[in-house]
Amino acid sequence: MKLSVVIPARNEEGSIAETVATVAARLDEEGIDREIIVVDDGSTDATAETVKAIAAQDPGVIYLRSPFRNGFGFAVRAGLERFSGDAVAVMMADLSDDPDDLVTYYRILDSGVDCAFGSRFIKGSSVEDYPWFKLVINRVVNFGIRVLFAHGYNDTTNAFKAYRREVIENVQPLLSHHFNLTVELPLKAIVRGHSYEVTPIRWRNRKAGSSKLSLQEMGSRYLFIVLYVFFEHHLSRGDYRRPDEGSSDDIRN
Ligand SMILES: Nc1nc2c(ncn2[C@@H]2O[C@H](COP(=O)(O)OP(=O)(O)O)[C@@H](O)[C@H]2O)c(=O)[nH]1
Ligand SMILES: [Mg+2]
Repeated sequence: MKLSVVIPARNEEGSIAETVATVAARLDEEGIDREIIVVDDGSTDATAETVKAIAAQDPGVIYLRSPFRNGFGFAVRAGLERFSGDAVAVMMADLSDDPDDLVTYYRILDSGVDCAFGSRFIKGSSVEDYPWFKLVINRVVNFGIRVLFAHGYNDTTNAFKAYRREVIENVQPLLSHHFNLTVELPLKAIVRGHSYEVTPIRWRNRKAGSSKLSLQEMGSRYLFIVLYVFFEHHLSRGDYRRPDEGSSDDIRN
């Protein structure tokens, strides 16, 4: 099974080289067939040159300039349209996510589960240096999502997750332009009938560069996509569920 890793990166010159190097080294060590796609859109620092230089040395690393408008969601979607693996992981460029956890994700997917979801808030996980205000908002939002969907998973909002290729096909069309894509993917995967396994992961705050997530700009967009998936789940009579599950499309008249 080949794994693609999609890394959106905007102005990450301080960490992108190390991110790509550590991910590549860890996957190669495990003998995992891999491709790393760094998706840039409008970086004004040395991110593009840095990644192009790495890609010139390593055919398993791809520099992708997003063909869409700028934004986190569009950048990830550009990577999801381009990847060639049997599975894909979305990972951050700021060294917050741990390559060891990527290997764990790979093993989960390889065992036949559709999605591998990490949690930073269960036994065995670790979180370093999370800004306290963001952490409070994070816990409240994840609690709300958990109440709405009753899925028992407490870290829906974290982008670092992995999916088998069929899942990415079944969650189309994707609607989110921004960071709200991080909840659209797992929630749609779940309500459309895909299996998932939750595993503890490590997360640490970035040491270089600056955070691009503005809670103020994202609040209503998160609410929009959460409610969208919630209503799809409860009102669409299973029309969007994975095809082999026997949806109402099978009914002929
Ligand atoms: N291509 C691209 N990547 C982005 C954009 N916004 C954020 N990112 C990347 O998405 C990841 C998460 O962003 P980050 O600022 O660390 O968010 P935070 O950890 O929630 O504060 C990082 O790898 C960023 O470089 C964007 O507009 N375009
Ligand atoms: Mg970050």
